Formats: sequence, structure tokens, C-alpha cells
Amino acid sequence: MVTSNLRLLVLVSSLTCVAWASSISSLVSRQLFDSIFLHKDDPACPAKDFYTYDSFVQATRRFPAFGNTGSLTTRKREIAAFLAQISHETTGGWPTAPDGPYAWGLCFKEEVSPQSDYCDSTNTQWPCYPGKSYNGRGPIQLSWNYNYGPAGKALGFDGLRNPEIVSNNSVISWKTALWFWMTGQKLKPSSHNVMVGRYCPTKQDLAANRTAGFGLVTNIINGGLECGIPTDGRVSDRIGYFERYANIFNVDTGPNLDCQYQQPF
Ligand SMILES: *[C@@H]1O[C@H](CO)[C@@H](O)[C@H](O)[C@H]1NC(C)=O
Ligand SMILES: CC(=O)N[C@H]1CO[C@H](CO)[C@@H](O)[C@@H]1O
Repeated sequence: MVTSNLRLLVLVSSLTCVAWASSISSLVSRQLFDSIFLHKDDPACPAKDFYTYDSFVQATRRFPAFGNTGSLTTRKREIAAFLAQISHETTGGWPTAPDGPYAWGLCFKEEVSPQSDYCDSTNTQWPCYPGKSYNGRGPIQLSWNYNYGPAGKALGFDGLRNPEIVSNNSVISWKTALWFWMTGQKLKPSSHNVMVGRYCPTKQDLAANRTAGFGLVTNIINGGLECGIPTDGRVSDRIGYFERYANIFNVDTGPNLDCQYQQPF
């Protein structure tokens, strides 16, 4: 009895392992991925052939809780929200684009004509390396020395001396976006926790209307520029992507899509 129970336990846990490891491809098949990113490999897109399905799946293995927390609906909604946010960050869409403006995610891998090198020289923990630019790169358009430094440290590359790797290595590029998604920062919850219902607002959060939903993720990503102001075009672009993807995943978007009444962090 004891022995067979034990065997059963071993069997069950090894099955769980297999399910765990393959879960992203079970919710996001290659075909689904391609139907979301209809134009990412368009010859007009600078990121043509860069953001492959295989490197996406490989990168998610570094973050097993991504798309793997909560009910099936929650898992799908989180993935849809992540893919929507990175699509806005890298969009090549315009209002009359073929297949609509929300079919052009993952078109860019690097910010076009950055206005600065995104070096916060007051940050001594993650000092800028001479001559390097910490402009937007990769699916989430990772920016600033204080993000490149910790992302590299967590993922095993030198983000301060070699920020270019984020637009040169597809798997690392995807990992930086997932790292940003999964990692809370000073005063900010992680986007992951917000989308899976694990966000615990502080008093200050409540006073600032920072309630859970896709709009709060927008606030985490770029609230300083986009939130707390009426009808911002960037915010509606993010929402447009999310609505299209939620529909493809066949889940509702949940409440609080907008952040126009939220104060930034
Ligand atoms: C919170 O949201 C309401 C509208 O729902 C708005 O009137 C109020 O100004 C917002 N508060 C802050 C601090 O932005
Ligand atoms: C081979 C290649 O893609 N090199 C790129 C590495 O990243 C830098 C800056 O991000 C690009 O300028 C290079 O073209």
C-alpha cells in the first residue's frame, strides 16, 4: 500500500512537471502566436525574423509562474495582457494598416532615434558604462541603466556593458520582457501579480485609484507619461491590442482597462 502510494505520488509529480514545462505552448500554440502577430515578419518591420515563437517559448521556461498561475481564464488573460503590452511597445501599426492597427505587434526591436541615452547618472547602484545607450530594446523596450543592470544580473548578462545584446539575442530579448513583467519594483507591484489577482494595494495606492486591471499594468510600464490624463492615445492603443488578443484567447478583459483616473506611481 505504502509503496504503491509512493509510486503514484512519484508518477503524479513527474506528470505535473511535464505539464508545468510545456504549459505555455499548450495555451499559446505556434498557430495562435502566428494569428496574433500577423505582420511581425513583414519586410517593412525592422524586427523581421527576430521575435520567434521558439525563443518566446524557451524564454518562458525561465519564469514558470508566467501564464501558469490561477484558473485557466486567469492564465489566458495574463498572457493576452503581456502580449498586448509588448505589442504596443513594438508596434508598427497605424489606423488604416492591413488587418487593422492591432495586427502589427513586434515590428520593432529597438527604439527609433532615441532622444537620450537613458542614463540616470544619479543611480550609483547601476552606473552607466561610458559610451553605452540604455534606450528601448526588446519586446518591452527595456530602458534606463537601472533596468538594464538588474535585468542582466537576474538573467546572466552584463546589462550595463552590453545592453545591445537585448536587440541581438532573441531569447535574452524575450527574457528581459518577462523579467520586467514578473518583477515588482520599488513601490510598484509586478504586472504578473496584478493580472493574477495577487496585488495588495497600499493606502497610497487606493488614494491614487490604483486598482487591479490592465490599466494598472499600463501604469506600471509607463504611467508617468500616460496615466492620470484624459484619453491618451498610447493608452487606447494598448487597450486596443488587449481587446483583440483577449478575443482571440476567448477571455474577457476584466475591469479597469484604462488608467486615466489613476495617479502614476
Ligand atoms: C479617482 O477616480 C475618480 C473617478 O472615478 C476621479 O474623480 C478622482 O479624481 C480620482 N482620484 C485621483 C486621486 O486621481
Ligand atoms: C547583428 C546585430 O543585430 N547587431 C545589432 C546589435 O545591437 C545594436 C544596438 O542595439 C545594433 O546597432 C546592431 O545592429
